[in-house]
Amino acid sequence: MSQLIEVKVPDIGDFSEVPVIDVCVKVGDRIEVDDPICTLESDKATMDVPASVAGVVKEVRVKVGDRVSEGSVLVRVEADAAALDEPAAAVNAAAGPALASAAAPAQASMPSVPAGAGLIEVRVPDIGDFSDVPVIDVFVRPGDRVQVDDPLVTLESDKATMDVPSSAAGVVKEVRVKLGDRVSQGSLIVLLEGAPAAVPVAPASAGVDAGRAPAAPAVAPLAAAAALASTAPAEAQSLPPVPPLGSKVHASPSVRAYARELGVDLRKVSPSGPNGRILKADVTAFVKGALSAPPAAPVAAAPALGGGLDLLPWPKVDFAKFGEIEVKPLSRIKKISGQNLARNWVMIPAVTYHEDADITDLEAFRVQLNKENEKGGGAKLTMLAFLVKACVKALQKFPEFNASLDGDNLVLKKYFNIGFAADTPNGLVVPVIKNADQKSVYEIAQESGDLAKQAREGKLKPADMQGACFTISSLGGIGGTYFAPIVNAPEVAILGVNKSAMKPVWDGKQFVPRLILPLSLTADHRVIDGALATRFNVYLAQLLADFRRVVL
Ligand code: CAO
Repeated sequence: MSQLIEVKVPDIGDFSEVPVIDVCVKVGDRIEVDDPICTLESDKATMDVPASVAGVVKEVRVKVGDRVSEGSVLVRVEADAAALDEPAAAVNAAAGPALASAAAPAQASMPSVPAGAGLIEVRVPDIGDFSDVPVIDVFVRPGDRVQVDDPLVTLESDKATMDVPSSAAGVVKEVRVKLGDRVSQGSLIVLLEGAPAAVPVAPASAGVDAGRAPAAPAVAPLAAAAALASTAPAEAQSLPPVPPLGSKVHASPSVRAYARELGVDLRKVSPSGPNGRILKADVTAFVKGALSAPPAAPVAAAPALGGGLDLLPWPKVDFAKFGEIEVKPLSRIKKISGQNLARNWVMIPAVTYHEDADITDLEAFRVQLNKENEKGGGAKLTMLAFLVKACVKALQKFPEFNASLDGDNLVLKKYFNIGFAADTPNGLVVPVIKNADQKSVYEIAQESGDLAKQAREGKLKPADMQGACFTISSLGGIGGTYFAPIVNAPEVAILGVNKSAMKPVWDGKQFVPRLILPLSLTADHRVIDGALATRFNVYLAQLLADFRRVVL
């Protein structure tokens, strides 16, 4: 059963007759909920209109240059029953497009405010129905000079991604938000020093103004921020000089999100859109160029996007020639995690080191504690919780494992946030237990259980999946002996764990049955040599063999 659904321009605040500057779909395209349909640009804001339903585009009702207002039909989509069953689609279909995309007219209702002593406060403008929206990108730091409309931060709710542009020109004196903070309309973002620039108000008829920064909703690649996704883009490690942070880059939120997924620094991309605007095709061309470029001279840190791998094109095979097939689109999480995994696989010279830990006594202890707890109704202790605690102790002893590469520097972290891979119906995600060093095994068991449940229900927030220093990938509940997990950049190591099994172990006189846990530690060889990795593994195995050592 299928159903034709019209995707319309949502509530876009005070704007009407807004020019369409990009149409992102064509008839026959398969779209998912939140895929951008088109980009609109008024004299105050650029906004992507996302799809409120998944399906196949049957008709495109707009073209570049058309002017649209709230309620204008953009496309007609044949939504299949499965798409309508998806929770997001169901919500959007029921609530109408306005819910799928709240417009954020920049500066329309939140101009800059002088804050005394020549300081100007720039606050979050009207962002529609959204509040408590996480900050996922901060583009400026103290000392940066910004112009009117330069993007300051990106906010990402579960329905939309929007850039907040500066409503004044000046020098950034203070940045009042950081990654993961939650903001609402009116929240203070930065304090600027400088005369408030007059906010130019061009009549709508003035048409497209390239000097406007995006400030509206777009696609929400939220769920996937998740899966082994890097919180620091690959650009952090790139070498060529780039314009300073805060330089003006004209791109719609969806193009920014696309660039973030690929780890592309938009400041390096040549724009081909009207008035210097970067289009999605420009980002794709940049990636293709980077991949087909001749290998660069050896460098200290790998440049973004694989350093010009001269790879053969992906084989195109008509599989239907050989038998019946079914084409199934990858889930959003899989698409994004796939890109991250591919980058990490290609860019990190990783080696996996195996070790066996004798957990006979630890498992007996865990079982005993769980029996005692059954009466008291306390949280069930999992092997994962003990592993987290033991890993923290090992990270404290070997700080190079609790680090990230930043060019020629190693950033050593003094906090201990442990990510763990969680298998969900939509793909792999990595929730993070923050400050695990300050938590008991009980607390870690409770928290990892809660996070794993939220992961399976698709309810994790971006902040739940950010800030990990080290990741554990436990397949112990499933089986296996050993495997080679992929390092979750910008971390430098990941621990894989399989199912423990009773094995005969020689004690010097005889073979005795011991419960053995297989460990597989993958480490970035640029940071961690084999000797260090093996010392880490041996120490971790000692901790697990005699857990009393964790408190020493
Ligand atoms: N050895 C033997 N048994 C184990 C074990 C191990 N290493 N780890 C867990 N188990 C047992 C548990 O004790 C539990 O048994 P009971 O039900 O009898 O108590 C059972 O296996 C199921 O455990 P679980 O895996 O559901 O729970 P967990 O807390 O150990 O793990 C989580 C939680 C989120 C890590 C897990 O559910 C998961 O998603 N794992 C998959 C991760 C993954 O896909 N990694 C691959 C990433 S690609 O690199």
